[in-house]
Amino acid sequence: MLKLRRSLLGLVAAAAALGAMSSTAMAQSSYKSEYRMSLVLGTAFPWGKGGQIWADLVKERTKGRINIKLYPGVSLIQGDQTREFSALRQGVIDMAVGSTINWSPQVKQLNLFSMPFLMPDYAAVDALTQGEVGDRVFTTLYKAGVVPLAWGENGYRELSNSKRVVRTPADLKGLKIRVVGSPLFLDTFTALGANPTQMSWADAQPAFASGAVDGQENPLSIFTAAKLHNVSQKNITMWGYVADPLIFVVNKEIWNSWTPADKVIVREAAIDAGKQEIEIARKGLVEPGQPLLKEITGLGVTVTQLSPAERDAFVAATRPVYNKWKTTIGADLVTSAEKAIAARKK
Ligand code: X2X
Repeated sequence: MLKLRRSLLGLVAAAAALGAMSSTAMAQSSYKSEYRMSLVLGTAFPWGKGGQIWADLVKERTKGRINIKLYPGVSLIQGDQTREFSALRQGVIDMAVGSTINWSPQVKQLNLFSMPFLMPDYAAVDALTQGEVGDRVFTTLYKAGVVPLAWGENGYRELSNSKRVVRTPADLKGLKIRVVGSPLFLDTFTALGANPTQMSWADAQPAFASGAVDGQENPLSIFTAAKLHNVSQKNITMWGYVADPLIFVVNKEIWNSWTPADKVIVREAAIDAGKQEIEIARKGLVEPGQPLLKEITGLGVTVTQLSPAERDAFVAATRPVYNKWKTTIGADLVTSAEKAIAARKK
C-alpha cells in the first residue's frame, strides 16, 4: 500500500514536471531557427558592428535559443532602404537596426532628426534620444507597429563633393547631390541652391564613380569605410547639419512569440549594443584633435571647417525649410526637442 502510494506520488510529480517542461517547450517550439536582421551597412561600418554585437549578445545570453543572422545591404528588400519599415511591419524582416532617415517616409515624426541644424553637438543628440523626446518617438514607433528597444547612431552627416571646396550656399549652386529617404532632404538642398537627387545607397556608389552625381552627405565613418575618396569625393565640408540616430527594433509578432525572460534579454542586449555602437560611431571625432579628420586629410581630401558666421549662412538659407517641416513633423514634438536641446548639459 505504502509502495503504491509512493509510486502514485512519483507519477504525479513526474506528470507535473512534464507539464512544466512542455509549456516551456511549447513556447520555444514557436521560435524560429533563425531570425533575420536587416541593416543598410555591414560590419565594416559602426552600424553593422552594432548589429553584430546585438546578435552575439542575444545568442550568448539566450544560450542559442535566439539565433540572429545579419542581412546588410538591406538585401531582404533588394536594397531599397526606404521600404525597410513597411517590411518590418509586414514580417518580411524580423528585426532591424535602422536609420531614422530610412523610416521617415512611413513615420513622419522621425524627420525630426533630419531637421537642418537642429542638433548643434552630440550633447544635443543625446538630449533627444535619451530623454522625453526619445520616449515619445518610441511610443510613436510602437503604435506604428514595431517594438523599439534601443538607440544607436549613424552620425553627423558631413557634405562631400568632387568639384570644389564648399564654404557658402553659393558654392553649392548647381552641384548634383545624392540624398536619401525623406523629401525633407530634397527641400533642404533645393533651398541651398543645389540640385538634389534621391537614390539608395546601393545606387549612389556607382553614381559617384561614374560622375553622374557630384556629391553626397554621410557620416565620416562611412566616408572612410566606403573609401569615397576613391570615387572622386575630394572635398568635405564639416557643417554638422544633421545626425541620424539608429534604432534597434523587433517585429511585433516575433516579439510576442518570445517568453518574458527572453524579451528582457533581447531588450537589454539591444541597449548594451546601442551604447557600444554609439562609441564606435563617434570614434575619431570626439577625442582632442579629431584624429579621424587627420586620417581623411591624409587620403588627399580637403577638409573644410566653417567659421560660426559661415555656418550661420547655411542655417539662414535652410530656415524656411525648417519652419515648413516643423508643422509636418508636429510643432509640439519639435518645440519639445528645441527645449530639450536648449536645456542640455554640455
Ligand atoms: O544611405 C545612406 O546615406 C545611409 C547609409 O547613411 C543611410 O542608410 C541613411
